[in-house]
Amino acid sequence: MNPPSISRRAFLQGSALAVTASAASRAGAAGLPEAPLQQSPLTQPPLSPANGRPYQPVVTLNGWTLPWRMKNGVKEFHLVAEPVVREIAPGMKANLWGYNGQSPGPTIEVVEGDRVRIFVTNKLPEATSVHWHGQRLPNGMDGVAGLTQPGIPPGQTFVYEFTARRAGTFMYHPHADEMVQMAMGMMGFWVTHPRDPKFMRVDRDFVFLMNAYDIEPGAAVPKVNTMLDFNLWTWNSRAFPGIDPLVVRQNDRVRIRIGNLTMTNHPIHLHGHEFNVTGTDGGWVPPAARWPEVAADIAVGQMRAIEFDATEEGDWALHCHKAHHTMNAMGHGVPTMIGVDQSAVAGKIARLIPDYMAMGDKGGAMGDMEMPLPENTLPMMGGRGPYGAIEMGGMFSTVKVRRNLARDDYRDPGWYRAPAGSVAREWRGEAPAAHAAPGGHHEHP
Ligand SMILES: [Cu+2]
Repeated sequence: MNPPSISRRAFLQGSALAVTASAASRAGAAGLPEAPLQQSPLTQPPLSPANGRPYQPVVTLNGWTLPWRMKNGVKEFHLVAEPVVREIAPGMKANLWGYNGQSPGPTIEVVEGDRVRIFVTNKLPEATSVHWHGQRLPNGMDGVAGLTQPGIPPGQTFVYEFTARRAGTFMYHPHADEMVQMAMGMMGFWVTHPRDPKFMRVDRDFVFLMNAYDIEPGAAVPKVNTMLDFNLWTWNSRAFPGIDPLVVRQNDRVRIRIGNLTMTNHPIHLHGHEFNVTGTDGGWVPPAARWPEVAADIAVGQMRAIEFDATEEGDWALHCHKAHHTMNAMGHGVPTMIGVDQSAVAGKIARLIPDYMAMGDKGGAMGDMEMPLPENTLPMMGGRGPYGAIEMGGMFSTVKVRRNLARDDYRDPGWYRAPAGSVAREWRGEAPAAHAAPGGHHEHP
């Protein structure tokens, strides 16, 4: 299974953006702005601002940016909280709650100083609210049900209005029945661009939220009472091989903004390059306070922006360094069998568990193993690369650095073709004679 490529057609069509007839007519009658819907789970091209102050748009990994309308100098958005079907990866769909057709909801992009009005329509079976995580705003706009506002009842529309005072990286999520609504996928990204588009300008600016689900193999609805033991570790509700690659042009300055709305921390590791953490929850990190890293731990409820110059051509892994976060749903409750001879017991177990296979005695590699899977689930580990199985799923993708890409070209360029002689290869020379380690064989008198 290869990650789905971003088709040129999807780009040219602006993909499956659609406005529902009912939303449009009701919007017209009530003066509500349109509520665009997204039907594709694939990465959509950046949305260049059609009006308002200029900025460099971001690219939402396996997601999209919400269009707005200008009304008397105010940027108006319309979010619809509703049940959605999200493809977690090809072969598995989940029944989640999200916004405007997808989970996570669309990214909201504004400019520092913008007056913003967001209409939120609740089509869920219970009350919700939207908290604008990290923003400076009037207390009554903070979206904490019971504390700063009543919950938005099913069927009703509430309005939030504030000025985006601080440039940076933000998120939105409900502060109503949090455990259920976040476990069901209610969340989205928010970027407030600097007033000066040249401030810390980058060539490619990717964003995604880390989220996690507990969906039993064969099921489609997350278990909402799970506290820690999730089995699907996702970026924007996609698990590798469903996570698109981050395509960049060689020598591009690249920013990746990551928010963590799971219930644990994730050390995000990039191969082949060093990066700086240039932004945190509180804003931009002054240059004198940055230091180089290759892994950044992102705690629960935090946002980080990392930046690097993509100088090295190739397909570079980008992943969470918790090994079980790069596995998919089948990876739970498997006993360690390394070194265990199962030949004697396999027959007995097979009488109790049909289809039982002795496995794991030489390690955990599932690489090319074909196992019968229940409907609607993902194999324990998942993608295929140019050299065979990539024994990872979950929070894994690649940064694909290529020469000579066009500025807005984010299409998957395929696998990297390494120059001849530059790939690790079998040693065919002579092996040295075995020696005992010095002092290794020692007997007490
Ligand atoms: Cu992780």
